[in-house]
Parts: sequence; structure tokens; C-alpha cells
Amino acid sequence: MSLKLIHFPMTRSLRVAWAGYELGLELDIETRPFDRPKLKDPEYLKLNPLGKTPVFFDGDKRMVESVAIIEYLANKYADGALTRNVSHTDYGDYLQWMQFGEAGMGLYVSMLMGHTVLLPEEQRIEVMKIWSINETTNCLNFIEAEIGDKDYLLGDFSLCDISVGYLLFLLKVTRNGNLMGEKTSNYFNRIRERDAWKQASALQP
Ligand SMILES: N[C@@H](CCC(=O)N[C@@H](CS)C(=O)NCC(=O)O)C(=O)O
Repeated sequence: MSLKLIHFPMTRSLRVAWAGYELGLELDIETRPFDRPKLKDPEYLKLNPLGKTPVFFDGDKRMVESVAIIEYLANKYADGALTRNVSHTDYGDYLQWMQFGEAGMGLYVSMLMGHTVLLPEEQRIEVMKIWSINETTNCLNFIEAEIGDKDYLLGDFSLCDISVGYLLFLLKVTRNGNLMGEKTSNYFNRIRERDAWKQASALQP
């Protein structure tokens, strides 16, 4: 097997590197500096025509959606470790949290980052910032209520924590961590103590 990830620190490729370490898989990780304009270079567009990160290859099979990639790795190469299958009572929760990390909450966190730090100041729009703060807070309130006294979203650690945990990381690094409730903040600190997280987040070009 030849599993290759082009990794840009702090971007969604972090989910893939992190899952690789959690699952004990040997990924060939090529780490590059994150420079947004470079993602639109012809050389990179040949790898990922969307001009986004991540891009991952299993041999000549290409994948570009971070949450799909981590589930692929777990099911194809790790006997479904850190997942839940249809016979499991948590199957619905598993699917929901996996999607929530990108489809449910990802958009609002991306908007929030855009209109607080990523876009040049003259392009930031105040109402978009307010809207994204409100929607992100709504998502965070949901996490706060659902995490309850559990260590992780499904009780023990799963891919769901990689899907959702990455967004909590983005909120922290963009100084929006104050939007998290206490339980969510403690949950994120638990995530940060994991060896696989430490290995993945330490990757540098
Ligand atoms: N749904 C995709 C989102 C990919 C995505 O938006 N990646 C961001 C980095 S975290 C990116 O490449 N941004 C660069 C740009 O949009 O120019 C996934 O989860 O992989």
C-alpha cells in the first residue's frame, strides 16, 4: 500500500495526519508551508484541481475531503478502528458528528475565520462576522450540551473527535476559543494531550 498525504500545517490535512497516527498507519507525509496563493499554482492544481488542502493518494486513487479520507483510512486499513458500524447503537451519533465537523459547523467556523483574521481587513464584512459568531456559538452550545460528562463525543475516542476537534483547534488559534463553554474547553484540552495529536500538530515543512 502507498498512502501519501500532502500536508499543510494547521489546515484540514491535519485531520488526516492525526487520524494516521491514531490508527497506527504509515502515511507518507510531505509537509509544505501553507501559502494560500500557492494552492492555485498549476503544479498544485494538478494534484488537487480544487486548489484546496488536503489532497491524499492511495496509489493512484485521489481524495480531497478530509472527513471522508479519515473514514476511508479507518475502514480500509484499520479494521474500522475509531468508527461505528451499522450494528452499533451509536451508529447514528457517529454519522452525525462526522458530518457535523464539516457540513454542520465547518462553514460557520470558516466564515468566522475569514471575517476576523484571514481576509484583508478591507474585505471583511461586519454582518458576516456577527452572523458567523452567532452560528458558531449555536454549534458550540450543541457540543457543550451533548458532551456532558463524557470524555469524548461518543464516550471513548473516535474519528468524530478528529472531525469536530479540528474546528475547536481553529477557534483556539484564531483567538475565538472564548466562545467555547467550559466542558467543550476541557474536552479540547483532553484532545490536545493525545500523543497522536501532538505528533500531527508538530509536523513542519
Ligand atoms: N471540505 C473540505 C474543505 C477543504 C478546505 O476548505 N481547505 C482549506 C484549508 S483548511 C483550504 O484549502 N483553503 C484554501 C483556500 O480556500 O484558498 C475538507 O474538509 O477537506
